[in-house]
Amino acid sequence: MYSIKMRASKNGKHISGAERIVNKDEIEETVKEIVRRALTHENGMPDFINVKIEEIKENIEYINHLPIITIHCKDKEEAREKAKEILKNEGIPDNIIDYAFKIIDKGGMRGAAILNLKGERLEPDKERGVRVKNIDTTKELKEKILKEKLGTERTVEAIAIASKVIHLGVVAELCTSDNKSYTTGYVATKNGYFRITNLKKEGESGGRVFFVKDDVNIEDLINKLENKPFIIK
Ligand code: PML
Repeated sequence: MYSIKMRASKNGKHISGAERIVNKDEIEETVKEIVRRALTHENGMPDFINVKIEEIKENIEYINHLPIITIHCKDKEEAREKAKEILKNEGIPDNIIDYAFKIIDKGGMRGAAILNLKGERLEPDKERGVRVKNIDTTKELKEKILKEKLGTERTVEAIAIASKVIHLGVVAELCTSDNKSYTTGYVATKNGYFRITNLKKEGESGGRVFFVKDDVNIEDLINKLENKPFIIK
């Protein structure tokens, strides 16, 4: 299998990214699809597109996706209350949840911030964050999500990230989209991928925070988040 990664930027500012794990005979078609995506992204026309194709030599782990539950909220206040409730049920203190919302609302990070339950930020590069890489979903899962209207194209990519991080022992993930117009975000825990509508307002920035236990082996976790290949089924 081969990993294909794309990132697009303008004046050094990140616009979009995508990643797939495919068979050799799917490489060409996939490259075309993700380059098209870079060229048509609502965040703007890139002046730089990087596509990297690599053979995966490590064993790929296949895991089940988290159950997808959509919670409809009438506005941002209600949405954030719901998100807090789910995070609090996982033992995450109020002040740490507020701090996580501040981080995602500020935006501008390409990857995720990692917070322990004391509120310490553990990602080595605070500007960039940690990017979860070497993941994809099966065609069957993608089709199921879209056909059964369990979510959108964005859900397909996000469920891969969320399922991998929770599988690796992250307590919970909080996410809003860096697409200005995409207002549905999510909280992921061992109990599911909770899509929450109106988690931010249109035009606002987004981001990701992973909550981890205080005794986490952070080097090992980051290494696996970035490098261990997973296909989500
Ligand atoms: C959803 O399932 O609709 C929420 C997806 C959030 C995607 C975040 C992103 O843009 O990567």
